[in-house]
Amino acid sequence: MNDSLDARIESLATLAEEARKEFATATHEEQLNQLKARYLGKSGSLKTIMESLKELSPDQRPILGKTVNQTKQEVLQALEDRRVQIREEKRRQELAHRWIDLSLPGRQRDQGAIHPLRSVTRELFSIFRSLGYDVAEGPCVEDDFHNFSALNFPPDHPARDMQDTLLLKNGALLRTHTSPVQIRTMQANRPPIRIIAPGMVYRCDADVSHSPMFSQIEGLWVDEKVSLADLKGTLTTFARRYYGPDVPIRLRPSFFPFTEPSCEVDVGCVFCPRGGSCSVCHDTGWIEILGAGMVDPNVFEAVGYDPEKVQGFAFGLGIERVAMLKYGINDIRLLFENDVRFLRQFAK
Ligand code: 2NL
Repeated sequence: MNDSLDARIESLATLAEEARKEFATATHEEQLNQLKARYLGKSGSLKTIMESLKELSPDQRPILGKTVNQTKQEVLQALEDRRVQIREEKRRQELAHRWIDLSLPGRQRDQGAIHPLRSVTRELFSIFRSLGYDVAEGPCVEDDFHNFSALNFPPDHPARDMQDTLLLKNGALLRTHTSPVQIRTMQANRPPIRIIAPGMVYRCDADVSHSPMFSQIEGLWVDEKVSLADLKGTLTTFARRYYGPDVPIRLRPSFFPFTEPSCEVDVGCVFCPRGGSCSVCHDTGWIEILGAGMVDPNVFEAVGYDPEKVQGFAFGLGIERVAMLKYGINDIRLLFENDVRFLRQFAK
């Protein structure tokens, strides 16, 4: 019986040795898998020896059982070691054939740019926010009251004409300025009010300096004691912040239905060539940057404010015009065509 145990232990050692040799000759993982089945599978060599356990005496059984398990672990370990070797070899061969050209230029991604109208708008926001203004917005489709009547436009004013205003069905229209936003803000709130209203506005107009759709910012400050001096101080501060601390500024009398008195603000022309004639300011030396004025008492009445108790000033400027002057753009349509060759020039 002892012979029989020794012989079995001996054959286990031989089996492990054989397995190791065969694993070494395998060159593919599939071959390894077949060998695994042959040695360790359900009808593999180890299983056969294990099954002969019952032929041994009870005291010999655990000895052989333990040796079988050890052998199984050894064979399994040898198999997995070889598997790692085969994979490494395969990878080495792949890398030897496939190589990366490090000198190949990378794929270029197009860099987006902030649109010039947006960057001007942001700069204006930042100046007016620092002066205590909130940003207010409202609808583009408006009614006659908010766009005209509340702003003291007389019933026969030419701006109400179809030739100037884009009319929709049922008396609706596309706002021709962002003033209706301020009207709505005044209707919904009590003074003090300090807002800027940015947005697209629409007019029946198209040439190199007019687009049927353009953007505006209007500002409004209403309180119990707001004067023309506040208007002048605010707009002077704005012009100096935007155009530089030394820019000359002048206020010219003007007219708008919704302000009284009204004025236009000019800054000294920064384009005038030395000695030559200037196509931007037409040799006046001044460029108009915005319109403004003290809110007309009729406007306050229309929104339910008492014009004896509150005063205010308002102003409006066209963002395209500011952007064209800032970047030297000579055709307003360039701002709306979205030609990337044009827009790319504003990438920072
Ligand atoms: C211009 C001139 C201006 C206003 C807009 C305004 C709004 C309210 C009441 C009174 Cl709710 N006024 N807005 C005032 C003066 C001028 O715009 O040339 N814009 C491009």
